[in-house]
Amino acid sequence: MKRTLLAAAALCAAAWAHAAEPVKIGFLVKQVEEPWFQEEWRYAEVAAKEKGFTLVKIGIPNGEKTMAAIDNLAAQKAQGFVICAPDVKLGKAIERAARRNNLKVVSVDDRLVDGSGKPIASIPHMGISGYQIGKQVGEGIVAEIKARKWNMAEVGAIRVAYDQLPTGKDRTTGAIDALKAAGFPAANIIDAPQAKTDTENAFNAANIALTKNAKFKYWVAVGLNDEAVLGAVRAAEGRGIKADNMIGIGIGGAKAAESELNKPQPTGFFGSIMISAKEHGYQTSINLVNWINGKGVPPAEVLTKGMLMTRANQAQVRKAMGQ
Ligand code: FCA
Repeated sequence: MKRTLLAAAALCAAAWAHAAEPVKIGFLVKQVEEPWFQEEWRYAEVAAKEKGFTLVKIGIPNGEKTMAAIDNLAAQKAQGFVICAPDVKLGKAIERAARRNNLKVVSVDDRLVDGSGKPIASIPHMGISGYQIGKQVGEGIVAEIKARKWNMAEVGAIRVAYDQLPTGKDRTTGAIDALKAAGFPAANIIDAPQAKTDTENAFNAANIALTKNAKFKYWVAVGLNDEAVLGAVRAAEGRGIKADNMIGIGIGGAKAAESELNKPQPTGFFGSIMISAKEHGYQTSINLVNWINGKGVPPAEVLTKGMLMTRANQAQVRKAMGQ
């Protein structure tokens, strides 16, 4: 009798301890050096403090580090993770590793795909509405071309391209479609494929495009993020093409764009479509924690919006985006 009671008490204590165990989640990002991801982490920390869960931030620059990070989270008794993977084709491997370790997984920014390139529907996702935001880039450039009264025949457009990432392709396709819809000559559009989505690789890609097309008087540049467009702007500057002859509009609006738009003298970086690091960092974490706590599976796919931010309207845009 006594033994049964003791055993029951022990069981109860174990159950209680389990229920009281604080939730721990990982937030895994592909490029820790990029301000956008630092912002996502910052907002995830805000959520952790507010809701009382533990956040483990891990950089995952490649597939090997990604798999190690997932095992590491399991060893730390985390219950799930948010991920922006270094390669979306790791999707199935990530899903398997999560299942094996009994971890819930949601993706952010870059949607994970299976072997045939199809999005993995069972992994809830929050990303940006890439094509739409790309169109805002193109429309912003067209408005500025018109304001400057440039003749489109004399303008070259650099598309800094990273087409192996679906959201990257969607974004730059949206931008180019908007240029074409406004009558921009298709022959003046030059693809500049970058090897990695950072400023250095965009710089190298844009440099080649500029060298091969010296005939244009003016230039515009689009890319999947601020770093891509900054690379093109720096490459143009290296050839004497400055603010008066260049219109680059990025995507992101985090520190990189902010410091560029606040330089005393304008540069060719005309603006950025600001997107919501807050929603991507804060809300994905909370959705995951709620899921862990049995409060419902996160929405299958949420696509967030952006706003054009320039030197002229920075304060209003930040306020409107709640950042
Ligand atoms: C992708 C890009 C990042 C950022 C994010 C929202 O992951 O590589 O720069 O734009 O989407």
